[in-house]
Amino acid sequence: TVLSRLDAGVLCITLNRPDRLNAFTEEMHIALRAEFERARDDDAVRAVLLTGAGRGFCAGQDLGDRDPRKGEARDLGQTLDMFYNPTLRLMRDLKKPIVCAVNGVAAGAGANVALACDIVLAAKSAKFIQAFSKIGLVPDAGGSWTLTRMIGEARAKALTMTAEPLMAETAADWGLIWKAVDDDALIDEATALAEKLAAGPTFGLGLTKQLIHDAATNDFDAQLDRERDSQRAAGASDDYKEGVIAFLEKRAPSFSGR
Ligand code: LHQ
Repeated sequence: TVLSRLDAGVLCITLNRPDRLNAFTEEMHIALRAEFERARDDDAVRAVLLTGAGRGFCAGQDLGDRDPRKGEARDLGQTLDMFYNPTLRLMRDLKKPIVCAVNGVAAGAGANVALACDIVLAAKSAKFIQAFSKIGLVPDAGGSWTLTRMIGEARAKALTMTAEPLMAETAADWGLIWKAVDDDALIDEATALAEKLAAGPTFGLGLTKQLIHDAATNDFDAQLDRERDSQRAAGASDDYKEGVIAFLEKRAPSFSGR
């Protein structure tokens, strides 16, 4: 249900249930979580690329085994605690960049898993659908937080309450994602970006990610202190040393991520 491959420092994770638009099953949740644990624990992984197999990115929770007529009502809070939230926290806390290539429709929790990645590229034909309200649910997988931070309350409320699809180019215009790219170019462009990041000063990139997260809750004064502490750590890294020497020697740097 989830494929992965480590190549050039990039752990490429592919959601792989194309006949169901990669909707999440329990098996898939467990597999995806294991991939992000690997990304956290394996020093050979310096960046992650997340994408979907087939014509969709992810249609959210698989509703096939949730038929209330079959007595399959469940505590959805427990589903979130057991399956979604640990993975979302791993992604957010991962000290390595996560690139997402949204290759097709991203609906419900599938949309919000994409938006939880650090740099999101989407095929121009892809759409984001906050599908939850169609079935009486509320946004989850971090969406109520992410959408509000990224596009503001007005757009977040309209998207979540209407479940209207948002095309990739509009998502990019609104600042919800980094870029909408031609369908044919998506995977190459996303892979090139992930490989570039993986070959970069990943220790500093991890600190940068954390700084930007912290800015959401800090005031300016507290954030200046956080920048000082992070810059102190970055300034003590091998990558900083290499970056400066390479600059002075007018050559390309060779970063180790340490
Ligand atoms: C699916 C699904 C799907 C099963 C397409 N399940 N089969 C969290 C906690 C716990 C529980 C509940 O939920 C959550 C969070 C959530 O994610 S709630 C939101 C769940 N997702 C949705 O409501 C989206 C449902 N899907 C759709 O609205 C459409 O499929 C979209 C708009 C994504 C794509 O539409 P189309 O491009 O027209 O494709 P399609 O509808 O024909 O789908 C292709 C196949 O995939 C189809 O099966 P079939 O046997 O007819 O080929 C769908 O039934 C199946 N599929 N999503 N979530």
